[in-house]
Amino acid sequence: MPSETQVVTMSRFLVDQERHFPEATGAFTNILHDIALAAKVISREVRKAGLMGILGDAGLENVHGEEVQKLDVFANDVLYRALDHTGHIACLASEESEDIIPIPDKFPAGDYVVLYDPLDGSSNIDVNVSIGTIFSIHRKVSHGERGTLEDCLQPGSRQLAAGYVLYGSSTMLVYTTGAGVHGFTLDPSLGEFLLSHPGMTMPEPPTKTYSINEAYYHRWAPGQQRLVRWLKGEGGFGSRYIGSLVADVHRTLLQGGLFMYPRDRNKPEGKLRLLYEMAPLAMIVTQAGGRASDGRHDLLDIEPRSLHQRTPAYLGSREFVDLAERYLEEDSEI
Ligand code: AHM
Ligand code: MG
Repeated sequence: MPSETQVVTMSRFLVDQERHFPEATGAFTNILHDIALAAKVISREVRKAGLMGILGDAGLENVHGEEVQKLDVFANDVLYRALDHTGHIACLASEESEDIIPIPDKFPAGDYVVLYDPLDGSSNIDVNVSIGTIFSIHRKVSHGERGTLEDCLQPGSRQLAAGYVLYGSSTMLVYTTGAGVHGFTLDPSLGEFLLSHPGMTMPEPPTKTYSINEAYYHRWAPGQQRLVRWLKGEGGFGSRYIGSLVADVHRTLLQGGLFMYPRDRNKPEGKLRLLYEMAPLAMIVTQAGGRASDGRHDLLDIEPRSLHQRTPAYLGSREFVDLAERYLEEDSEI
């Protein structure tokens, strides 16, 4: 680990990490570099969005029938362009695109698959609340030259790496390759991500905070309702909910607690997407010593059936996720 006075850029850190794997080709490190570059470009636009008058709807709907805002379109494009031509990628998948995104024939294809939510929490853009990018990297498992749907539908436990970028009061990139969780803060004057949070682990004992949109209380099943009543009553928990996934999970990672987005009567599968959101965030939280569950099973073990599959989500300090599962045992179905 660097001493307090050492400045370590993300590029330097990635190269140092790669040295631990003599068989590494550098492809994987390059992908993380490319994602970091895309994050800087997106961050730059997010920072000046209010000034440039580019807020507002682009007049399009995404595959979920939701309004797509200009920054979502921009971020989606930036990530695609950062990754499509490098020769490292078999195929891509984005929360903003219905199907997998093939690599154009004019470019060589590679061995890795990247899935991403280019700009999560877009409804928060207009009110200047933190938003984020989430990414997940798998190795290609199909045998053809180019990636297929099969390569994208892998359980979270098979991710090679996962990360997020938080465009908050500062821009941070947090990632794991399965060897701890490391956080970098963008120095805007240098245009570099600097290692600010090496070896992130969730605090023990965790802060007793729960995070959920409680407005849906009356749509929840009885076990879910009892859980929240216990947390804020006997459990003595406080409550924090930003309503922007990356920001809520980042706080939970740093302080501990329990983030929940349950199923309810109107959303029988919950809201959050397994592949673009919960699997990568679950890998990070698990690597940091926490847990992520769909309320019954470890989220990382879920075998995806479709690209845009949703999942109920319980994520945070291990003991709190275990507690949630015990309460939810009484809820068979809603
Ligand atoms: P989005 O896909 O429209 O950006 O919505 C995703 C966001 C998450 O960031 C957040 O966790 C969740 O929606 C909040 O949902 P709700 O408003 O139902 O609490
Ligand atoms: Mg999203």
